[in-house]
Amino acid sequence: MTYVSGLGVSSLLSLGFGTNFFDFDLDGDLDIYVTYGHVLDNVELFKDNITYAQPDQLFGNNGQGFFTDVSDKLGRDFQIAKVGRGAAFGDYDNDGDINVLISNNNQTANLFRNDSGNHNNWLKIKTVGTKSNRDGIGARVKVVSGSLVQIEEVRSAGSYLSANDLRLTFGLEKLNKIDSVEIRRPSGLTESYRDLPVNQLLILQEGGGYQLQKIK
Ligand SMILES: [Ca+2]
Ligand SMILES: [Ca+2]
Ligand SMILES: [Ca+2]
Repeated sequence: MTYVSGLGVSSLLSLGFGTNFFDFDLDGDLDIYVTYGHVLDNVELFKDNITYAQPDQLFGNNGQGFFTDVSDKLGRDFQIAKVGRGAAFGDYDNDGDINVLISNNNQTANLFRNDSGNHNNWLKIKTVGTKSNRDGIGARVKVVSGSLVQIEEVRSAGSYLSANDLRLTFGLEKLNKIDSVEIRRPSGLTESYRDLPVNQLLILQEGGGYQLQKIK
């Protein structure tokens, strides 16, 4: 599906490490980030078109599973070629959209502040387990807002040598109300809540209801 989905040609000469599906612009579909860097530090000696340091790529999803390389719209610093390895994803500035931290081989790290989603609405969910594990890892969450239905799972593992924000982020574009949130815990307990506001952190405690928190 790599070529059919638009990812093939533009990533052919790069060597990917840290990779993630995440909704960078909070419009309700998952985009793809890949950090690149070759494994051979002398690859340029015997390949004309391949380099050791390579710039990262972000692919935007058109909502139907077709991706376009939008890297050239992300500012000058994003174009700098480095030897990328780990990619960690989390909203360090708590403004809704997900930021990206890249560790590069023998080079300074990159922390990219994301402002792509600032104009869109979102919901963040933090899961707290009581019978299941404390962080809620393994919980499956379904968020419904109008015709937009999204499902995410809480996972501790991220991509290569990295761990992500354990909070789930759901992009909602201009939708301004959540119809329902349903959570299924590893213990088997399923709970659901209706009619929730957007742009807040929803803390779901296993068997203990919910709490809303403004984090912005
Ligand atoms: Ca998106
Ligand atoms: Ca952010
Ligand atoms: Ca932002």
